[in-house]
Amino acid sequence: RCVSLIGVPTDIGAGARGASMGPEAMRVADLAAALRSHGVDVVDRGNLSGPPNPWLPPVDGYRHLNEVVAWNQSAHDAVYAELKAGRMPIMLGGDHCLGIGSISAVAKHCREVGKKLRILWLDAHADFNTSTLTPSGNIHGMPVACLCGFGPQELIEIGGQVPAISPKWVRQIGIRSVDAGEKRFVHEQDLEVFDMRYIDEMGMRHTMELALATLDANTHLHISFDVDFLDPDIAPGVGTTVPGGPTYREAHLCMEMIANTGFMASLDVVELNPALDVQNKTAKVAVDLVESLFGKSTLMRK
Ligand code: DIR
Ligand code: MN
Ligand code: MN
Ligand code: MN
Repeated sequence: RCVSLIGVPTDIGAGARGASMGPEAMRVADLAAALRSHGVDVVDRGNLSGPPNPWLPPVDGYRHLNEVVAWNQSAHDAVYAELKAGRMPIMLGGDHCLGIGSISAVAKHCREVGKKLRILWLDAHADFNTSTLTPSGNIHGMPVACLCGFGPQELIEIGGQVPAISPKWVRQIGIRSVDAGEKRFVHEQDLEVFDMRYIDEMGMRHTMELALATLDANTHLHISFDVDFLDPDIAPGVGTTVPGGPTYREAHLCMEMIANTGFMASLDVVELNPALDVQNKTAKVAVDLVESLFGKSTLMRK
């Protein structure tokens, strides 16, 4: 397995500064060495560059739209280049607005090679806001909507086809904070959401069995891992903590079950904010979890 790390050091779509330091925090937590210890061929492509964060209020429901477009165009191009070269991109964010660039590149690649796409969105939030629904104007609350074709033209067309994806391809897991208008839109578009209530009642194992059902050898499985998916007890280093997330073991089981499918073909790790962390503990947990995604297990299993 050949992996390329792509750092995208920006907090342009977020409501707190500091996710721009996420890529370096993952490197300091030794992500590359951890992956190599599992036999993965890792190349670190370094960081992309883009406009600075001007930290301005929203205009017409969007904060920093032009800068968000620029960063996502770069992320798209970098992720697409890796897929084209037959390597697995791991995008190190950066805030979750970058999922627009990353996943629109994945979707374009899937169209070209004739693969089905399944996206697991691991997050405390549904990220399904639009300019009229958003309470904040922060575009990191909008990537799923943009990918489904609901958003500003410059953002939704980055991958060359609008919409880039269908809501039917998405499974959201760990959700526990959805804004009022966003909630109506999630139901209207029939997004498949395994929220924390569902995980509490049914357990992570059953949840993942459903989220991973009907995959086959022709499926490209993309994981978009917003670190605020995790309970803030284990992952305080994120801009928007929400209590009541998956525990350390639940999160590992989630990742281990993804690894067991053998279909993961691209990954985003986003919203890690070392400015809000304690001794880089959240990056270390994120690296542990990525190891599980790449098949780390305590014992060999039948
Ligand atoms: C909130 C925060 N729903 C918003 N969202 C996210 O501003 O749209 N936080 N994604 O990580
Ligand atoms: Mn998110
Ligand atoms: Mn989130
Ligand atoms: Mn929210």
